[in-house]
Amino acid sequence: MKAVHSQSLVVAIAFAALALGGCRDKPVEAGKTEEAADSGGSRKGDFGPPQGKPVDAVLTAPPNVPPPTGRTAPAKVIVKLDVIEKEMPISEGVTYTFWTFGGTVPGSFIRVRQGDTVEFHLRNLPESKMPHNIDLHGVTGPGGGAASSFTAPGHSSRFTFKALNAGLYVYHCATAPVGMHVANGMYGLILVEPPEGMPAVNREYYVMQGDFYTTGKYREKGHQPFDMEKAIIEQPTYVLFNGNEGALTGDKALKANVGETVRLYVGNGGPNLVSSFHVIGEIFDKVWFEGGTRFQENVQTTLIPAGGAAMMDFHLEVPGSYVLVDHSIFRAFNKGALAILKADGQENKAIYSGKEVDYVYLGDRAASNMQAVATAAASAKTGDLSVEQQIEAGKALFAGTCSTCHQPEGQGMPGVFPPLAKSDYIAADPKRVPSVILHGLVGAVKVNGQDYNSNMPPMSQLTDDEVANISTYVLNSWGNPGGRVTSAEAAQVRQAKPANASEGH
Ligand code: HEC
Ligand SMILES: [Cu+2]
Repeated sequence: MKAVHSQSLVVAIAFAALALGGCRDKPVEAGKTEEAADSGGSRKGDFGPPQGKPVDAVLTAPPNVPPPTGRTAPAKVIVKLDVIEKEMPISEGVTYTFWTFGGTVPGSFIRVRQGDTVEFHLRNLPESKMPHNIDLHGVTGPGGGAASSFTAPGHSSRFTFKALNAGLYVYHCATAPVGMHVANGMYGLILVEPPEGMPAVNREYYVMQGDFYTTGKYREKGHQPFDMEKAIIEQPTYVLFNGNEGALTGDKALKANVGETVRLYVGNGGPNLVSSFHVIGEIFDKVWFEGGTRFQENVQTTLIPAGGAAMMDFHLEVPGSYVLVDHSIFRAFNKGALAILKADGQENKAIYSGKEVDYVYLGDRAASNMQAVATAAASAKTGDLSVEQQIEAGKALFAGTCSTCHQPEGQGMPGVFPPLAKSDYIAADPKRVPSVILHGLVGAVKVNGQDYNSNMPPMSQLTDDEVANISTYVLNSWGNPGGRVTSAEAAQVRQAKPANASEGH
């Protein structure tokens, strides 16, 4: 066994030597082979002083990526990045005070070429309340620029570095408390292209995961402050791509066409979680794992550490919605780590015969937008929430939360899921609806003359608003008796657990 193994190793080395040293006349020894495959890292990354006039870096907001530098010689590149503290949506009807590089989460994408000299200007807007700085993982030098870039509100600072290593690098704020600055969205990506550039593809996108900690529950409406306790115990309220639950869904989904090759530059800002990055329905043809020089092929899920990145290419054969997720899957469906890439083009039934991915994977994100939910929340706040607004919001939520089992028109499935349409069970006591949602239902029930003896899991993760709106929608649909459930009523029902409540399995 051992002999066979070492023999095959010799063959492998000889083959590698042949492949790498094909143009040499002498065969390469094992040690030399290693060296030939070594890009040289920083030792071979200095291509001399910058040539030509300084160039201004093209910075892009996510999900856009600047065009290739197209340069063949080292340049002096000027990067001007502003730190902006601002309130933005983190979910539908939920706002958060983000701290940003360039006004977006993640921050502006920076693209330079290996050997470039980067003159970095960091400006902290006068409106800021905090000092900030920047640590770029692509910088060779203590602190990655952090010490040289400490910038008080209304000030600006400047430092210069030579980008010696090619790769995809995270940058982030490193001002104390570092975790808090990162948790508030202070990270982004800088691509240091290898000298020959990245292989050409049809489309490039910029996606970055981050975990967020709010004092309120997931999707609890209104303005939500940062929760330091949750951050320390690493229990995020949200795990998001590009800083907002709706950043890359509905109208804002990433777009591509069948026949194209798409490249994603994916970073993970953390501060705490590691991402098991996966695209449902695709296989990465190539992954430059850890954002480095080598690629792996035919990958299903790639691990992206906090403070790390990866690049991946895939070719699109069939149209439809591809779902980007963190495959630590509760994060995708219950904390927001879900984005969509919509591919248009001709069906190819020889490759895939099935139907478009639906609410099974998209959940309530299948609704083109959740605006109705936000509108209802806003009205609830001002005290003039109408039944119509509740119905509209409930409809969007029902599609993702209930229709999997009870079917889109509430018709149910014979013998398995009872109907909600014209349900005599509901008509007998409309207040059963919020109770069944919050506590589930087990054991024998008779609905419209049919016996069911199954188990509906409780959905207590829904907020009181969501329960109220779904209930109101069900009560006013498909021949049910009408009526209304308020958020306060839902809160009351949450406290009272009925005898036939489900334990969830
Ligand atoms: C995982 C499948 C599943 C999901 C999702 C689900 N239910 Fe149910 N539901 C059931 C089952 C099964 C029963 C019957 C339980 C039994 O036999 O005791 C049921 C019973 C009910 C009933 C009482 C019987 C009737 O038909 O009137 C109501 C009301 C109800 N569900 C509402 C909802 C609402 C609203 C949602 C979304 C928030 C929802 N359900 C989500 C499986 C589900
Ligand atoms: Cu900061």
